[in-house]
Amino acid sequence: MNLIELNAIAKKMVAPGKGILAADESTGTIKKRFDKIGVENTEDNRRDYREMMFRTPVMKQHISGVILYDETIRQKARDGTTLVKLIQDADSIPGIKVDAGAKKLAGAPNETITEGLDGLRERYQEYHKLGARFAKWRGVYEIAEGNPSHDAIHANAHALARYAALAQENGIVPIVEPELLMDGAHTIEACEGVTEWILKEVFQELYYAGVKLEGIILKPNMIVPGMKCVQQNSVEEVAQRTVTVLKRCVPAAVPGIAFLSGGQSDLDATAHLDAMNKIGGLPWALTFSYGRALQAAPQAAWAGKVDNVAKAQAAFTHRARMNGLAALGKWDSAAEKNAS
Ligand code: 5MM
Repeated sequence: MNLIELNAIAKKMVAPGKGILAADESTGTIKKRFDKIGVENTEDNRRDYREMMFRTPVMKQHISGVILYDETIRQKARDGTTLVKLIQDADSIPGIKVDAGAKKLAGAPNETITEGLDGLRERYQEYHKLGARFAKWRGVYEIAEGNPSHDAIHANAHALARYAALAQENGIVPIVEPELLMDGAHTIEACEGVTEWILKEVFQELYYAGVKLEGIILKPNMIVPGMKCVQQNSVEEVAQRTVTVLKRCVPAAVPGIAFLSGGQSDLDATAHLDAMNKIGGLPWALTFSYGRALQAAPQAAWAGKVDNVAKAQAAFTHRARMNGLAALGKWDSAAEKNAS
């Protein structure tokens, strides 16, 4: 393992004013997104849609890396250029989702364990040849009826650690993504308590697995109430609680934290990130690794039509710029209104 190289990649992923585009939707997930905009889920449509984003000039200014799905890392643009090259030409880093998804965890009703460790060393070697310099693995947890259990928290932390150790062994920076879902009616206090527990376990397992923290990026949920909770909290409270939990759990050796949006509105995801960066004095860079909060607007504008490409690129540009500002703590609602 070359920790100096891993650290350089990780730092580039969280460079000031830049963040990560999570475009790693599996075929089933992108189908759900395409269904909403009336687009057929074909290989060509998936390619056209992603090519449209990767060719947007804003990539160079605000997108430090793109998380790809196995199909996408092998795809070519219409003119035959690989999509990986389009990303590299934008001075952005190609990354790859390597987990095989969350499956039922035996003995733990309604809980999941993320699978995909078998053969992962060989897959990393192939993905590295294809241009990937970072990877992503997502553990999923939900607050409901006594869950999450210690078993689910521990099993997912252990899998995340084994995934991360193998990534570093192969010259790839692991994005470690433990996601406590926003589904449900739980309070912000419940989210705070459970997230703290999850992160403590994750960092304990990373330590046992010999993962070097200078060569990882953490991708956590923010501390927010469940979507169905009657009491919704202010932007400042979400920011304050999220930073508090992170300070309790994430060692300063970690170069950066790139949040998932998790079903927040585009505006909330931007405002929360901005408010955290306005707090300042933090030991790690805080930025975005958004899927929905970067793509919902361009998807709606595109709707699968060639004539809408410019409109969709403008929508993507706007969200990337707004989140780029939020990563610096320089966003405000006036900037939000100045879509150009
Ligand atoms: C892009 O969505 C990823 C999930 O894909 P699958 O469900 O198909 O595996 C997801 O892991 C994503 O990278 C993160 O959750 C961030 O996305 P959001 O939409 O939460 O910002």
